[in-house]
Amino acid sequence: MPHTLPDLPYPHDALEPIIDKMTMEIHHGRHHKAYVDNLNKALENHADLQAKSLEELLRGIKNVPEAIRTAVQNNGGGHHNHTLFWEIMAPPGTGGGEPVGELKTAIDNAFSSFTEFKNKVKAAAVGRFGSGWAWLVWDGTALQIYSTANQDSPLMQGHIPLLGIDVWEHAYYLKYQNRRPDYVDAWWSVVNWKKVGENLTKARSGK
Ligand code: MN3
Repeated sequence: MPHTLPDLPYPHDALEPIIDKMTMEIHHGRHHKAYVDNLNKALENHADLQAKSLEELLRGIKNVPEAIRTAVQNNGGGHHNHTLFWEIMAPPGTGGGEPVGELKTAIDNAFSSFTEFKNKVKAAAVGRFGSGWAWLVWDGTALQIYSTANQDSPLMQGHIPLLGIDVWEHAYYLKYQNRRPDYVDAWWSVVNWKKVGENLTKARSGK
């Protein structure tokens, strides 16, 4: 089965005014689509790799033949990262606010407070030079915050991404231009804490 572009879980304009409609149209319909198309192209003559799930491919990136490894890393990572990104956002009002329950407890324990947590994520997002992602991950025993370059996925180092903020300029340039810190501050109004909480529960259960 070739990899396919998932539909957005909401209309393109649903994240307005935090993320504008045109950015979402281009980001999902062109950028994400290109990662999916190029991943399928890279796997064209590799039936054994076509049979693997996207997660398996990225976790086992070191075992992917060298000739296509970079293509799978970039485009498979891009596919997985963006699929997560759409899911962990929600329209302002539904999204935003503060985490609750198990996720709130885990964040407070790991980072001392929600404010400190947000500061650390912002530092990771703003500190990433060039293109990449800021992450909240489950590393198998604890929560961690860090950034990766390009489309590198935390799965490639055995971690499970729970929340990721796309800090490629294509994610924010039309509305925020060079003001990445403003984009990150605004982004908290569309984060889907319910989904991030589900991701933590699932990661901890080891599934
Ligand atoms: Mn992107």
